[in-house]
Amino acid sequence: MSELEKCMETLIVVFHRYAAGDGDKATLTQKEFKKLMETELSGFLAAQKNPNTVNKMMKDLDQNNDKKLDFEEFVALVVGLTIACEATERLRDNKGLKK
Ligand SMILES: [Ca+2]
Repeated sequence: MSELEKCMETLIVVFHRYAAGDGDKATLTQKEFKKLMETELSGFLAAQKNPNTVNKMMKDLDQNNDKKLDFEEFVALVVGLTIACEATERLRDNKGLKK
């Protein structure tokens, strides 16, 4: 598999791992989403000042308002964060600063 293909597979595997907590691996409940964020994106969470961040993100991502996140809704988060990371990296590079 190529790097990008591995990346795509990892996204699916991680999503299903956390979504399967309640036996339904097609969607993340609020509790499952919290666990995923605390485990997989702990650095991002630690940088947030608002203790309510996970709840707010869940609300923002839940496009169909069923109080669960399906894969499509979850991937929007990953895409959003990846875009932010890329922009930060580019900014850093433009300033000629080392990582
Ligand atoms: Ca939903």
